[in-house]
Amino acid sequence: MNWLLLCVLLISVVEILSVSRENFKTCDQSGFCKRHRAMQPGSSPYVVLMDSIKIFESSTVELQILNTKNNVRLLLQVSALKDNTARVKINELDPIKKRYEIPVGDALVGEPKLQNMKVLERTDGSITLGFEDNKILITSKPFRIDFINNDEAVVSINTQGLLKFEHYRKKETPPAQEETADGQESDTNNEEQQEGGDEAGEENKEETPQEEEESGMWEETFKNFHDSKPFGPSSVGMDVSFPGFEHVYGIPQHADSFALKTTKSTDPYRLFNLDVFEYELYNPMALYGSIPVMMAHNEKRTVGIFWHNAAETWIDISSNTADKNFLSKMADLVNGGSNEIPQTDTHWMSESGVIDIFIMLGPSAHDVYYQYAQLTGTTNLPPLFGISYHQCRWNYNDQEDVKNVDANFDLYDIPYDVIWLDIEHTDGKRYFTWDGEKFPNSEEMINNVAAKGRKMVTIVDPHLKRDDNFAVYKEAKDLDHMVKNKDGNEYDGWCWPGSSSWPDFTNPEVRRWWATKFLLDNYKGSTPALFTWNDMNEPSVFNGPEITFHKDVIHMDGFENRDMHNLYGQYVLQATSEGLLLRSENKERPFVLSRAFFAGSQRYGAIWTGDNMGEWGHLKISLPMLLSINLAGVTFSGADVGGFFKNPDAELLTRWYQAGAFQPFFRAHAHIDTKRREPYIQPEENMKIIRQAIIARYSYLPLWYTLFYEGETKGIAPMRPLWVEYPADKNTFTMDDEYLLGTSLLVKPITEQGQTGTQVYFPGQNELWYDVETFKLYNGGQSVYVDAPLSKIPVFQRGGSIVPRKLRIRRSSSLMVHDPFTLIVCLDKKESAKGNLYVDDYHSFNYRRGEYLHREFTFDQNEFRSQSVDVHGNISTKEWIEKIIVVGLNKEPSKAVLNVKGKEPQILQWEYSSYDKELIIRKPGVNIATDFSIQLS
Ligand code: NBV
Repeated sequence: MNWLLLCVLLISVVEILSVSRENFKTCDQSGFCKRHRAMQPGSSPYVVLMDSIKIFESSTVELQILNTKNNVRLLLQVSALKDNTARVKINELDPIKKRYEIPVGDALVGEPKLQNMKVLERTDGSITLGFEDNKILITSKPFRIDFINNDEAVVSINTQGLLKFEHYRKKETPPAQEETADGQESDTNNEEQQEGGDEAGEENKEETPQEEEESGMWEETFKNFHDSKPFGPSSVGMDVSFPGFEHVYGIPQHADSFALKTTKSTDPYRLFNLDVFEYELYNPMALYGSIPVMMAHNEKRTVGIFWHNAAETWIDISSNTADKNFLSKMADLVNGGSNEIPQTDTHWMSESGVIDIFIMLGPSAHDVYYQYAQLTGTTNLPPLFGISYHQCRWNYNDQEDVKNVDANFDLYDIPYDVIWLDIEHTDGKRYFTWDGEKFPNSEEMINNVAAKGRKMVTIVDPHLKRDDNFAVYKEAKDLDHMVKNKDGNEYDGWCWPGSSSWPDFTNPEVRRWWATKFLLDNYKGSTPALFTWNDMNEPSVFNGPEITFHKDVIHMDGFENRDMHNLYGQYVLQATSEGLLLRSENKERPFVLSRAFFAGSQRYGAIWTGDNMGEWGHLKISLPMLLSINLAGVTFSGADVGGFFKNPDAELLTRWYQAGAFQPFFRAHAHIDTKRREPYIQPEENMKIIRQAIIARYSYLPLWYTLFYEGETKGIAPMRPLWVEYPADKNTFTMDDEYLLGTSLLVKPITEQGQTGTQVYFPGQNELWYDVETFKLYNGGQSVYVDAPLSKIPVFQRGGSIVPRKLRIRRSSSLMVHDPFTLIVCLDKKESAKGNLYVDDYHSFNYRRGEYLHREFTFDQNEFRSQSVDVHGNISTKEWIEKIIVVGLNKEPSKAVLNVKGKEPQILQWEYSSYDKELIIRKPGVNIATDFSIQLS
């Protein structure tokens, strides 16, 4: 062992273990953020040159924008897109260097589909465009754009005049060297540096007045880190207002409330993928992932915007209502309320790239989810094991340990699907290898686990140990696949293995190469039952600025990390997911968990909220964090159950399992220094309650699976805020601690220590809600205190819904695939209900060839019906219906008759409780693929 290396490694680890706020920039310490934030509203120098208008394909209008301060021209493109969406793009008209644009197919799933648009009116100072029932009003002086629906502006751009577009420029040299004898500018150095110069472009440019140089434009230093900024300032920023909206949501990832706060007295919300050790709660600091998507919602409509830019981004939020001072709030009160129309103003600032905004005009939240999904894609239906329970720890030490944990779950009758191995399983943090002493026969280990239908996951981080004896590194180096430093040499940073380099995942060729590493022949000791976890992919670089890459490192085509930092992690995830696809020849659905993410990551895998803590506050924040991430399309997401750092006590751990059981990705995980905390070593009472929570998760897998299928087809998140389904109910707009699963379950996890009950808000004036365990009835439109002793998870089923469950307890989800369903029919006030169920083989892509069933269940006028809702799907399955429970049925029936086409009607057995108004129809015994009805009389 190299002792020197070990010491340096330890020092680095200790160093990162003590990171704190000071390691991360504030807006004031980030040159471009400071420059943009210092702008004053109302003094925009930008005007639209109305005569420059060009119209393309009846769907895109192009206009030039002139910056009257420096005479630089910009190109504005406004397009109408299918599905009630518009796009506004602003780039330099003649840049001296090509500005970075995210390649189509990376965040955007494809080229957005255009829609016809008409010019409705043209004046000297404005132009009005029309598409669907929207108008787009472009005003010349000062430049602004309003998106109008039914004569009301719903989104407005640059109304505050905060547009700032830092064009690429040549660095001013001292006057003596600046001019040659013939008066021509001579700046050869810079010309060499700034390739892509466009002479034709020069002709279009007016005389450029001298611009004031501000500090940090050409280089910047943060702590001891120097950012060389070879291309100078390049930031872009603009304001987007939401007239009529008091609340905005989204822009994950932040450990903050779901409804975003005004940033008047804080830093702006920051989007910059970072490894933040022991992150703080309720502040706008950046975390591991970034999705520049925001929704605004009021009683009448929902709209959204997607800021398609992957550079470091800051977002200020202000609101005429939230920002009111105490005196004006009092004055409003005295005057019986304010007549002022609420408005939220946001200010987006990115370090590089272009302005490219998608405006999703709703009008409903469901529409916005769909519109965003059309742009960036949906979450692919996960394999069933992916949405089951995962057992992780840093680390399960060796094969024996894995065997014991696996056996103990069986001994204590606790279902689980996947056991995970963290970085210690490798040979010296060389990913794709095994520590030969601890895991001498990894294939046998995986096969043993897989014999019970379970899977394993190993961690594969993107940093490669710089060791020529490590084949993956050597190959990447020889193929010249690595990210380069500013001098063009292989970037060398410090991470778990010590000195490391990072493949340039922004390059499709590198991604293809990485994907091959997952082939069974290449990843020795792996089997098809082994799946993958990508950690540290922000990327985390222990000795880098803000624990990440230097901004001037170089990726494909000479672009800097500054241009697309927030996408790097997604590319790692994409390449890994493609690796698993390659391994199965595109037959099996991949499963990859990633820590970093961006817009579009939903297409490749699941994400989690990183290194949280075993504290009540962290359990509580997992809800708004996941709601925000889900709103931004990444719907397969979860938080470490139990908290990563620290040792949660048994009560906290129990409550966390209960919460996790009703969140999309359900995995327990713990830091290497924490005490063991597997469910079976908890005090008996807690163990039993945890087991119940996990069993509850398994029983609801048919619902989760159906919701994920709907997610893939319609873009709607399984986990959603109440206002998505109850849009006019103002009480729900700032709710952080309660949410819906689909339209049928209302979940209010207990997140406070010692709590034995909680106030639950039941939405919907006319709704009925039933406790899922006792079927106790609650009326909608009120808040009620509900008892929740330790054993209780407050979950309620909506009257009017039918939820499919599987109630037989198995060791893992794959052992449940032939099990029968129990359908829970909760009736509404009209004694009717509706629900659906999606079924396929639960692991392959055959469903895309029509091998699935999508069933609809209805209960109306004393008749239960099951029919197919999708003629394209058909598969034969052994799954059948063993029980139908109808709750809220006021009159006891005297007969229940099963009708199946082509068969004799059959009288069924049932039980009825007039006290609970509950009817249990036993053993209809019909295959789930069969159309049938049950008539009660
Ligand atoms: O690989 C070790 C951990 C992992 O367990 C955790 O889930 C990641 O978020 N990893 C971070 C690196 C060490 C963090 C202190």
